[in-house]
Amino acid sequence: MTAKRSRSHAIGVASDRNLALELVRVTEGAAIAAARVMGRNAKEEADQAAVDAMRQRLTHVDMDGVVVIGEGEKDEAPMLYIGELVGNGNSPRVDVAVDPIDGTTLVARGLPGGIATVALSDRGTLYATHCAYMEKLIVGPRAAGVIDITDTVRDNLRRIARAEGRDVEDLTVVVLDRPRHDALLRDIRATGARVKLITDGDVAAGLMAAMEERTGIDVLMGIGGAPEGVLTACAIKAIGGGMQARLAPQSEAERLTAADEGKDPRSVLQLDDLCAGENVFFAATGITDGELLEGVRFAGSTARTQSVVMRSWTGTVRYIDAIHNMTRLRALAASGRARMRPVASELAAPMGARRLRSGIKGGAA
Ligand code: VTB
Repeated sequence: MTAKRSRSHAIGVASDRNLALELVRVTEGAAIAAARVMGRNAKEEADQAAVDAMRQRLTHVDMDGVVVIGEGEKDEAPMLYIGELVGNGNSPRVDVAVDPIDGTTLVARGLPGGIATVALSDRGTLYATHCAYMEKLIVGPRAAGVIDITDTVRDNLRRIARAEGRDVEDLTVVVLDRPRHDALLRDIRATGARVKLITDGDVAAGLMAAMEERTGIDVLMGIGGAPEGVLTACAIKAIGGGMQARLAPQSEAERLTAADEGKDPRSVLQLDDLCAGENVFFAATGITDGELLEGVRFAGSTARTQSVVMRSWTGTVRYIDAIHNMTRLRALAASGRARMRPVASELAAPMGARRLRSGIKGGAA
């Protein structure tokens, strides 16, 4: 490879292609596959479908990627495992963070807010840990400089309100609905701020808290998944919001994991500690309808998806609506002419049709 060629492939070059536009095909595939089994109360099945689709589609992305953070260890879900090589092996060399479904329970129950996400960043720049839990404090760009996760809830919310030019009573803080947050919720409510509880899906909630165009959420506080925290940080690099975090071990085993990794849960992780890359790409596609993204809509022979893609170099945020012609994709897959071969779960006919035409699922693969 010539020096010229490798320079043009460096992801630091502004005119280089936008890998997020390739990543969106990965999250679209995962979302369609997972949406097929929405509401069937089958977390494993949904996760497996999303993982299969994501893994298959990642092989076509022009990159030399290694999965450094993935969903699944904590819940023993099927996963794109840490250390797995992904992409077609061409440069650029990147770290990849995946969450084939953020909000598996939401998808299993047909509730709003399940998304498929992938992020990538220059090799060696994503925070890697086997710890499951992380405390997060996320705000939009205006309040990015005033947050301090070591400070009290009251003082943080006061400073955030001032930076936003509003009263504390006008702020909405999103928090995962968990018993571990009882004291946090008491502190937030004592300030007069509004609270929005979510049952799962703190990646989408974190994105919404960081977005400048108001989403009805101003702050995310509390303890959620560590992999979800890294993925969220990748998006925030593009959006320009503020984030601080700390590992938050919830068991003795997790405390030992942190110690083995040489990590001190008291250390504050700034946005650049979570994601040090200059070139960060993020894509997410809605699985179930949510406030950030619409879910997958199946209609006759088509599937419609809505995605958001971001690139930190330029700060561009794009929303992408796509109509997927499932009939044509099935025909291409059956003839072996599909370059990016969809997996069976993506191509599966809707439930009713599947009962009538049994065998199509296997045949389409
Ligand atoms: C959150 C949420 C995820 O994990 O990160 C949460 O956003 C944290 O773990 O969707 P607990 O559920 O154990 O509190 C998820 O629910 C996915 O595992």
